Amino acid sequence: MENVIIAKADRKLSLANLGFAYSAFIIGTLCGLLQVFIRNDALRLPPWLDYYQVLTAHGVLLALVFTTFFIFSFFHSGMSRTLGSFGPRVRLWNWIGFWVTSAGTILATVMIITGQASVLYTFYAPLMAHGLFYVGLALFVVGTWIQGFALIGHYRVWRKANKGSLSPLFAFMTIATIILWIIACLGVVVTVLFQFIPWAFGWVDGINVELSRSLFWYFGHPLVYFWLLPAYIAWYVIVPKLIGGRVFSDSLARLSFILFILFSIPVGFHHQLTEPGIASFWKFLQTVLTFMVIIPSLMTAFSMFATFELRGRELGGTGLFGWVRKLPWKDVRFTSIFIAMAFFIPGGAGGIINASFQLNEVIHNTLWVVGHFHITVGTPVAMTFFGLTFWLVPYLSGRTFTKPLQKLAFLQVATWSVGMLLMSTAQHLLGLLGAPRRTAYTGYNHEAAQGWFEGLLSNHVTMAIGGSILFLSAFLLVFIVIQLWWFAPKASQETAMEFPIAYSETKRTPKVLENWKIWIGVAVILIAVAYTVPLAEMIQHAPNGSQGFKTW
Ligand code: HAS
Repeated sequence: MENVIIAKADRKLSLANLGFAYSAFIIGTLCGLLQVFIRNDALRLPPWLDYYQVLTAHGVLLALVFTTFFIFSFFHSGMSRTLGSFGPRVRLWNWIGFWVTSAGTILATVMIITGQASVLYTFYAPLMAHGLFYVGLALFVVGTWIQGFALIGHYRVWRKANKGSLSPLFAFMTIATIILWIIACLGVVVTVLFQFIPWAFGWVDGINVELSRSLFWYFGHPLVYFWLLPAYIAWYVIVPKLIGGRVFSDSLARLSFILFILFSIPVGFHHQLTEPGIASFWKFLQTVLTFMVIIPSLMTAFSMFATFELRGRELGGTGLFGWVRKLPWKDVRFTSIFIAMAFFIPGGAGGIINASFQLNEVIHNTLWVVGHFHITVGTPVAMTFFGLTFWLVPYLSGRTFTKPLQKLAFLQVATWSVGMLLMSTAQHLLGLLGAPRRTAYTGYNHEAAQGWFEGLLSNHVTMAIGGSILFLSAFLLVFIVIQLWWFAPKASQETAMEFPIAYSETKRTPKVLENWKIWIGVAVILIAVAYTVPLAEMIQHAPNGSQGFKTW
């Protein structure tokens, strides 16, 4: 299949997002390194810098900024590759959205660095940051909406020109993710605009804490699928091409994304199972819906195994597992993503434990949750993005992924895997042994912390070793990105990197899967059923609003 190089103007847009993503990545991982040293009392911060300021920067820059800018870089290049170059208006609005998102990011980051927003990435009230921090968050979301609607516009142009045809799988999945993101962000936009900003600027005296947290988690859980679904797009559409295979089932792939639109939003209370202000029935209902949102991930796991086995057998694999050996393990673009998938087995299993009402009592607000999200967003998502980076940057920069850089990439994948395994395992076990997620003191040599350490794996030293290896791996990755961007040899027509898109048979795919009105309608009904009464009760029986607290 001929290699489709997207328009230079679209490549620039995609590279701009990628550059912002990796700038946030390296600052965020540096903060992570500081954190492990502080936890081990190996580093004392200067008086103007405190632990939770560093942790807020770590969480915001990695979990929100790195992911979002990378995702839009991937969306822009993939939508241009599969639906054709952007028209001038779509490109203009994408750039406007990029600059609004960037402005919001810079504003929020300045507030964090100047010590006016040490409220962590979940910015729970009644901790109160400077009002400009919340303005920055609002701009960040609005900028992503502008880019999202611009991509929807591009998609609508394609559908008008291809009446009656199902859109390419990459485009379908991108639009599904954007729809999920737009609906999910409504929660955080409402609480930031109508609660946090007036409160932080002193226009109102208090804030309804329970309502603000519930609106945050209305957004907070689907946020994880905004991170995960672009990784799933890579798993469904890119990986089969990398192994020389094809999409196992177009219908299954599209249905799994529809199920995420339906079930990933009315589940936020599973982050609030220990909170007194929500009646048990609504927690139970949203826990049941949480178990529904697990289904599309299990479908994805099945689809991946089927894709690998079919291809491995085509290549001559025999016996129960002979097909495994036939997969292209020497291609780091594949191996990095396969390892990412493997991490999602314990990551997802941990999610199921978290969602179990009784077990959540054991793990909530402990270091277990920190371990959980390092092997969900920190590895399956992040390592999939790294695997995409290895070909996306040379594809966009017109350079080659040389053998020496491929070897370095394998070293980066191996170090990230080892570092994350050590750190996340220690965090899970420390959490089970009672280590809280947030503590007033930050050094683990505090006598209260001694009770949590047991054996080799569940202690802060293992966590620190893992975190240090991760930082070295991050540094290596940024070095590889720089090389691929500016210094690797220019590619010729023959050696140009391709944007891998697997063939997906749509002949038997039901067209109703692309009838967005139906699925958005069902999603709205589920959200209304799950949230209307409990949120109305939080407003009706609202206690006096809380004043703001600055604990730093
Ligand atoms: Fe989670 C807390 C429940 C998935 C991220 N989660 C968090 C927080 C974050 C986060 C950031 O119910 C902390 C928020 C905070 O700051 O407080 N989570 C779940 C459930 C799932 C889940 C049920 N989480 C994720 C993903 C994340 C993420 C994905 C980021 C990307 N999570 C919770 C709950 C809490 C929580 C509670 C609150 C805890 C508390 O009390 O605070 C599900 O979506 C998981 C389904 C996934 C699976 C795994 C399928 C496996 C696949 C790979 C197969 C491998 C293959 C290849 C094919 C069931 C798809 C390799 C094969 C080999 C053989 C090697």
